[in-house]
Amino acid sequence: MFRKVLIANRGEIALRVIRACRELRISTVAVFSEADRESLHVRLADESVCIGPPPPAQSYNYIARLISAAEVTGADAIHPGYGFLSENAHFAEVCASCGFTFIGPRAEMIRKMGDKAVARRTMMDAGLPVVPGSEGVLDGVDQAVSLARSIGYPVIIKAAAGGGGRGMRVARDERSLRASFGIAQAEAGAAFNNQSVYLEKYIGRPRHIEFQLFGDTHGRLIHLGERECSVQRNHQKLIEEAPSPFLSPEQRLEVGAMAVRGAAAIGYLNAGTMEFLFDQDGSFYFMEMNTRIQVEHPVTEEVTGTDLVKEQIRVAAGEPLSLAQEDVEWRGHAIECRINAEDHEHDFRPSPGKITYWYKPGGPGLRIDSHVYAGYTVPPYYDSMIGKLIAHGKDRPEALRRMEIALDEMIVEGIRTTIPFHHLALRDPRFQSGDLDTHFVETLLKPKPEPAPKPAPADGKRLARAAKAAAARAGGS
Ligand code: MV4
Repeated sequence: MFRKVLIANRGEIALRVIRACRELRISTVAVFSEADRESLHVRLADESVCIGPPPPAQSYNYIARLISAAEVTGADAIHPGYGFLSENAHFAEVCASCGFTFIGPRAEMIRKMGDKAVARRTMMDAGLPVVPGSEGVLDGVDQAVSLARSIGYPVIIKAAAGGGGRGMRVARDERSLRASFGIAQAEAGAAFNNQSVYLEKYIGRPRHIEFQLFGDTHGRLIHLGERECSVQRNHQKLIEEAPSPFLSPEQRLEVGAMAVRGAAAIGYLNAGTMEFLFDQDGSFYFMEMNTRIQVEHPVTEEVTGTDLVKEQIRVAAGEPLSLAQEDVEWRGHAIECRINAEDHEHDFRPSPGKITYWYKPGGPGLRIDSHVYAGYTVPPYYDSMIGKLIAHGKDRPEALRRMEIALDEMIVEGIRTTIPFHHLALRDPRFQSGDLDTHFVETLLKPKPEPAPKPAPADGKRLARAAKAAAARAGGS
């Protein structure tokens, strides 16, 4: 087992990794930018190293500085968390060549799944269902048009180097496909330095359901069930739950086995997530694979009783996974609400600043993963997530009720947060019944159409009736 792990990240995930290391009696090194001096991960780690000014390019994404920090502190492994360099194959290679174990999959697996067209092709070859579309990247607009003719419109053009919803364009007919194609290539080139695009049939109002996978170096590869992630906005998830209210136990085993088969095709190691789109009629399709621990991993931990971050560390150190597929059991239901420093009434604009008061809820079945405290200033440079509330219960109604109570109890002053948004979402009848799709947030927040203005009363009788109705409204219930 490792003696010392450097955490190449900040925020709640840095704390999460520190806690896992402490359980395993591994000492920890925090790295921080000048904007994060007061962050809890710096205080809770055994050692800390400042790696540069606030912009990520000069700190958390600066590979040479991270490697230097690992060298001077004598770390033997590096945990990348999520975001930043977590899915950067080059970083994984540099770690290995400098003698540090990268806590994650091998560089070639990150690279393969990072090219979404290659990932699609690989999973198609492994027998997973993929949305009808191109075999690989497209040669030109004419190929796209002839393909679209055979599969039918609407279609979606995606950047091979994109993922997570970045670099996508929908075309509803040939004219818009011809117009979009060049733009999509140019955008992909500008954003990812890679013009390659591929094409798929467009699925309207899908559900986003992802499976947690885990592989070790002893040939064991398992799944830990799914997470429902349809409640998202601009590809940022806001609420996640496990299990999905949409899947039957039989479907869970079927899709889980598929996900394992796909991951086995690339000899997958460590934690990974396979994302599927589910159609309204229950058909499902492989979308992409994320080669990192994800923000929403706690809902899986709560329902399976596992510690995925400890497993990541153990497996990276060459130890076998602590459970086999037949040991995985699902208990109850878990929901996660992301608390972001954002104002949902103004298009979720960021609301950084000083937290003047902070009260954390508690009680049975409640977990809070957060790095903030009263007096902490949320810096404007990074992701706006300040914490995650995770409620677990014997079933979905109990988990939901526990979450509602926690959101009610929680007090954050000084900044705007997504707590009021979560109240709104959880009270929605569609959420309550589990009737979710990727358009949920949009339709939840869309201003209700104004009722048609009432015609002006034309006579005294009508006036009297209106006055009576108004009085009844004012007095009633
Ligand atoms: C799609 C799609 C419809 N049809 N692909 C967005 C994230 C990326 N992983 C895949 N995404 C989508 N791919 C086809 N063929 C719709 C989306 C999509 C979406 C997917 C999951 C969650 C939210 C989404 C929001 C908009 C679009």
